[in-house]
Amino acid sequence: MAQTPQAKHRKDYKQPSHTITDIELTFDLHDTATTVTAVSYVKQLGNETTLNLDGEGLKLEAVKVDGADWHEYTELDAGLEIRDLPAECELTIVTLINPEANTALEGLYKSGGAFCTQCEAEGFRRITYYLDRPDVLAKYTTTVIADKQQYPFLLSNGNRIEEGMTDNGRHWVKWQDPHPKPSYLFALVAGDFDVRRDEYQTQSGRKVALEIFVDKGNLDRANHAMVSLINAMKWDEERFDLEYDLDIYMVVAVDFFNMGAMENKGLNVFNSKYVLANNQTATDTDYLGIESVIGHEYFHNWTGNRVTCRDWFQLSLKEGLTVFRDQEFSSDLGSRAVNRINNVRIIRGPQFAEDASPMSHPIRPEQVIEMNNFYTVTVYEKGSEVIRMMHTLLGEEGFQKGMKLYFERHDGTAATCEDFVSAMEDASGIDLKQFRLWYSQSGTPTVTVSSDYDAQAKTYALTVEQVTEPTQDQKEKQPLHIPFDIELYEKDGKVIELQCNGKPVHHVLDVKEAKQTFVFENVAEQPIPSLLREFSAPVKLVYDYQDDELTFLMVHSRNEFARWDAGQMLLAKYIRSNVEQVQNGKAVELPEAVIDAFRGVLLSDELEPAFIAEMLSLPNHNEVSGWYKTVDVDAIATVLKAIKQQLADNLADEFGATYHTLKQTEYTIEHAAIGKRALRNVCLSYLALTDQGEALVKAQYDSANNMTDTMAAMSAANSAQLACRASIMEDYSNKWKHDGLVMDKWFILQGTNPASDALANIKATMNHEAFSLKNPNRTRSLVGSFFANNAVNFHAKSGEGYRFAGEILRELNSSNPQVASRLIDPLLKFRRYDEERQALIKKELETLKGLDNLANDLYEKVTKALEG
Ligand code: B3K
Ligand code: ZN
Repeated sequence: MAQTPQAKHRKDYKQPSHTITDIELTFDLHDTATTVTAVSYVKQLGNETTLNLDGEGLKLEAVKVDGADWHEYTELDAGLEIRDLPAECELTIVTLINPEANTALEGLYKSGGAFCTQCEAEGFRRITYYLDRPDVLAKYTTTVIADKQQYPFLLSNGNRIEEGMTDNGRHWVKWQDPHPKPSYLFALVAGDFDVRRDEYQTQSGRKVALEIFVDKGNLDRANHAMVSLINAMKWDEERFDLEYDLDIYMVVAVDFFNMGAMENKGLNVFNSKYVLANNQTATDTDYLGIESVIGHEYFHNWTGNRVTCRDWFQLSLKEGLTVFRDQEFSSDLGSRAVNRINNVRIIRGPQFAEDASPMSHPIRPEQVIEMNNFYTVTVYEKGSEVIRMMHTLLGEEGFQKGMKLYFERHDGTAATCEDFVSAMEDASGIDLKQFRLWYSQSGTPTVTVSSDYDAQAKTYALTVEQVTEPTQDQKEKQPLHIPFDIELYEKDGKVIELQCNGKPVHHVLDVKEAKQTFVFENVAEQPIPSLLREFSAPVKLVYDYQDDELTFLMVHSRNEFARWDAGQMLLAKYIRSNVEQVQNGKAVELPEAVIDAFRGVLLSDELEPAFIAEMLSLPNHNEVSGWYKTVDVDAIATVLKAIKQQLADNLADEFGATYHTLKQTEYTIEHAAIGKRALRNVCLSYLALTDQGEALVKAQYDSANNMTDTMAAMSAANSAQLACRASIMEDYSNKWKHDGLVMDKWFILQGTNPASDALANIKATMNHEAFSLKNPNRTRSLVGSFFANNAVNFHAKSGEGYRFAGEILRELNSSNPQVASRLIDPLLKFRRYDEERQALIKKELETLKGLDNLANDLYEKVTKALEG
């Protein structure tokens, strides 16, 4: 590579030398040569008269100051230096860009037949030279010019204020956004779409036009997104007292998109995966995903857009908070317990894994080479857990007071994480001094608890110790302020009131020291503790539970999450002990009592089906791998498979009965209906392992009237490697080969195929007419799922999985580095495998490192991994 990329550090933040108060943009759109004219009103802020603008891959056509040609400038590697500027001036810059050649999908590019943009984090600099940083907030006026027939819809942020025709059948539309915003929130879309329209009246009476733009012919798949948007707008008024602030809200679904969606002011651009759904094409999980992402982007209008980030190190200010808000939205609308379970699975799986990887970083990173590498589960999901802990400490009322103060202080500005915590602290009077460490300390704390009951004194002591192991980015760790939610039970299930020093105490303990003992009084008998209820902090809990305590909590805990967690701890115990058994050449064993506990859950008529489905779902290979310093890929796979088989064999009758009872004739997406399908399909996944499997799976595939049941059958056939797998897969492909988005489900099954010849099939599947390595969704589905979720085949001792990964990553490094950088993660943890595998993976990383066009995205990860 030409120059070694340099990291930027949080501590080096400096105010900009200039600001831009207003910008008028004109786009003359052509596939390979689009002219961008940017007229900015520039103001000098200090003494510096030189303005350094960011820019990448631009052809500069003209520079003018106050209307006259300006020659005092130099084009740099990644920018433009303009010298001797007056303190205030009108700066005109004309650049030429090639949207069609833009395969990185950052800046202005073509997705299918449409033009669209993606500017976060630093994509605006691929459109024009600009102060491309989030603390420069300007008012945008944007004129878009394009061929009218090919691009009847010309969209940008804000309100449409004028339109007209030019020559040669071209037309133009002018948009004005009254809210000052940073460049990363700019958006432009031009194309031909079908539009789903609706209207929303805000609590103060503002009428908002809602428009969802989808590819022609997809109108019957836009309804759920619209319903979700209206629900989100209403929810944010009710729960957060926040309402929308423009007269129009647009969502555009595009097929080529690097991530889920983007919250551009008034004009969200979405990966079509998070918009398009009907019962024939989308699963229940897809429906819930749409609700959550539509909500997330909408909630950003306040937490992200109205108050934005001062610099990119503060990303969690908007992302952690907005994830917290979208999780609350989904929990208020659906099942709180199921949502919590799924969010906790993400923390315990991918987030803990990231902490243990060479890419470990705090939720507010200290140094960054490529910002796009920091849109991580740590910044997002752990960031949300940190907000959730503040919510736990302050309570809903205190938290909402904090939110009000935060908006009072920072609306219309670019703020920091510190600003947010201060607002929470000032509004509630609760001391968050030590709590702030969650922003700067990386890694997963382990909380080890021991208990001691004194029958004579009737006291119960819980000793809590916290340790955070060093991480690659940070060796020294300090004790954190951990809200530790507990409950104590008597044997008959009665809850024991917590008392210390003669007074009742709250069930959320403030753990602040490395080692701390809490003594509870008036405890009449040896209690059973329920610890870290609701997963009140993102930590690993260690407590030496006996099996009967866990089976007790599975039934008696008053909190559904705690019941599920007890079941998971019980499973974890036997997964661990069986991994050892297998390593010693012994068979996998599951005690009768454990099987009985799960039988009890399955037959319970007091638990919701959706919740039972979660109780019966084993942790996946990745989550279990995270428990070990050195991962025994094959032993873990063997154990997970055998435990599932034993549960299937022992509970076959109960699974069968539940499966048949839960049959529904009509498809609805009511939460209760979703829950029943979830449980029924979990039953099917077990039944697939019994001798009824072939018949049941085939029958469900043939008779399904919705995609959830179709996919459940196909997925069961895939995991259990049933004989009907091939014919089902062929049938599906024949039916859907014209529709990439629907084919993604099929590509994922090919990617996660447990068969030993999976890789050969994946390579062949890359020639499938619906597949293209240019499309991020296709790539992630087929190739990404193989890297991340097919442990046994990806880590095959032959090294063929790693070699394949190397080839793909080298290709994507040139075409789309952001996608490459997401896919590489499983390789970064190479030190966690045996020496042979380590050497094989390392070789691929070294080859990547040697590329002369290695993108910053991969450079940052590869070098960290090799250094580690
Ligand atoms: N803010 C965008 C993510 C941008 C990612 C840039 N690589 C979506 C979201 O979090 O809502
Ligand atoms: Zn977001």
